[in-house]
Amino acid sequence: MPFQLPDLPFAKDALAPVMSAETLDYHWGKHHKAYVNKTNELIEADQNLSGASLLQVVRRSKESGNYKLFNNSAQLWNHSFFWQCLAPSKGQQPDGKLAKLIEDGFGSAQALIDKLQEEAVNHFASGWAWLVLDRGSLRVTSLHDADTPLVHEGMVPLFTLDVWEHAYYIDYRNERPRFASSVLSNIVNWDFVARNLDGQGFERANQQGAETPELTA
Ligand code: MN3
Repeated sequence: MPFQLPDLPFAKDALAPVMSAETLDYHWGKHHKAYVNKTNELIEADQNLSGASLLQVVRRSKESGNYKLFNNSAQLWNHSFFWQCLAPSKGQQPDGKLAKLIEDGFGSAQALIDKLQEEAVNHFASGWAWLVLDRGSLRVTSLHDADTPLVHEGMVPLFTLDVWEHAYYIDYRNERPRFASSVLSNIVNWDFVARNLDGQGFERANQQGAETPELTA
């Protein structure tokens, strides 16, 4: 089976009004799906990637300079990770080990949210704001376009926020700051962020690739 569009981990209307079902129809149902389809199409042309996992496809396409495949497969992975970072608003807060790391690194959960907000708003053009684990400490940063922690040292992914315009234009028009603060204050899945402290965040948005049938002459 080729790479699939992963199911959303929540009902499509469960994040409203912070993120509407219509936004998810487009962002997940069309944009994310297009990255899945394009990745599968590009892999079919490359027998060397037969059976490779999504993580392997992202890393190998980067190494070999196949930027078309890198951009599409990295976006497939980034979005698969992003949806898991969100959860319906229930007043969730970081706790346990994560809360301790946040306190050590930023002073308070609100200070971390402010830092993520600043990173998301000031990131020029398309990209992603990230909370990563870097040698045992939390760090906020951002990456451009499809770029992803998968191909960077010292970036164990914990949380991400998509700041491409397609992420907010339906619900917030051009107002990225209002989108970012609304998401960060209400629908962060802190349980998922905390789980990723085990370093396995890469695997949580991974998929196994399909074996391409042997070509017979
Ligand atoms: Mn997106």
